[in-house]
Amino acid sequence: MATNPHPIPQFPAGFQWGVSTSAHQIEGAASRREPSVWDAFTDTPGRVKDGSTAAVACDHYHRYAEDVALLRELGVGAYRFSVSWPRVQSTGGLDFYDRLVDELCAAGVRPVPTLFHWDLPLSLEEAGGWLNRGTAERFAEYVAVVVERLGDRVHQWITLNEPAEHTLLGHALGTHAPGRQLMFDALPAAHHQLLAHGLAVRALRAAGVADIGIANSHGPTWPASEEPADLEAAGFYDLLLNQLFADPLLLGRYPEGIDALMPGEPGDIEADLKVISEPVDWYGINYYAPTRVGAPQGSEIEFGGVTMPAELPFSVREIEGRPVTDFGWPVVPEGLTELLTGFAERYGDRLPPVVITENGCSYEGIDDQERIAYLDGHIRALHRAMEAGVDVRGYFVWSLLDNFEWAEGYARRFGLVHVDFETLERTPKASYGWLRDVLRAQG
Ligand code: GBH
Repeated sequence: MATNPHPIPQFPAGFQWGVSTSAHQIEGAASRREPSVWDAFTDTPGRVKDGSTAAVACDHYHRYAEDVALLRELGVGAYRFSVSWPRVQSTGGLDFYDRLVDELCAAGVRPVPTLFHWDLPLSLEEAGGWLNRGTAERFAEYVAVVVERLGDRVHQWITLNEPAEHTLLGHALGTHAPGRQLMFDALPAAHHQLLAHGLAVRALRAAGVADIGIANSHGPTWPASEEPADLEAAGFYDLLLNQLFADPLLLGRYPEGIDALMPGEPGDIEADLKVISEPVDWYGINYYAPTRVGAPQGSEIEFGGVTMPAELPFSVREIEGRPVTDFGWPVVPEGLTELLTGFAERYGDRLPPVVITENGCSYEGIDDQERIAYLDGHIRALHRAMEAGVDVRGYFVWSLLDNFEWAEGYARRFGLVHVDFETLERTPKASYGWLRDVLRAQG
């Protein structure tokens, strides 16, 4: 896969360029916070492929100044990180984010915190976690505490990261923490996360915040064939990954057939949807790849690091004829154009400006030409969607650093900066220098 020799087209002035990370994946300093569901999960043998934990990770908690210097050198305008709820619960936990935000502001990098990126405090999990409606209320209380402390310097906020993946992997299939295997009984966890999002929007508004978004995981669903059984299965997958998480926010309703699976009486759901559809200022999308989906094949399948049980009403298939990343995910830049134009079509003027809150790939090595080709292709695909009329305001690369890649442990490297997990030494990769040059050319 060769990188396009032509320069990347010019993006509008004010377009937000950034990189993303999350607390549990980089911070370490596990003894300086309450335990989270991910600590319990990684302590259970067999859950994380290389048996590793995030107790130290990139040790960003102690090395944040070095990492902010890397951001400044890279020339990004914004940094998306996440606030660890279990850290905020422990004495002095907010002091860390206070220091980080100060450091970012001094470096001229805009802080864009995500308030929940999968690391639920274990104490809340023990009270039912996201299956318990009360967790949504606890979340809004925590959000109020965080914005009270950081709101004088932080103006742009993200409520949740990928409730879709947290529901699917964490609660339906159990390959991520908290490791529940509830299949379709996991849907209340989706509802309560969405409710938590809406309540958080209200808490942030009450604190005077005017720049709020969410980071939802989306991708086009490609049917395996035009056969009715494949089309039906693909339609259902699309509903679960895309519509289930975008419709309630943007249209104030669940897709048909799903509302019946949600907790509570229909009247309660209606009232919750009013909260969930509180207007956001922009809609964040994490994009990695499209998914090929067909009718169920009656057997378990391994896909993209996940085992899909046989009883699902669909099966995920391979996308052929494409380069794949180390993770096995296909590289399909035009899927991003297709996703964005499809969103603009489906949601029309209900769709606020869009920000790509994550896009990236896992490859080994410091001379990471494949990552350059991936990013180059996706940035051009994004520009094409904008030319087609989609209002996109920002693009964040996942990720600044190689980090703890959840159930894969340290085996997958998504960073622009290489991390040696023995010495914790940071080494900028070729893609880091490439992105710095792209950003300079953008002005
Ligand atoms: C994100 O999740 C997370 O927010 C982040 O924490 C994580 O580190 C990062 O991505 C990298 O994994 O059909 O085989 O092409 C991404 C969730 C689930 C997106 C699988 C891509 C497609 C796999 N992903 N999906 S495949």
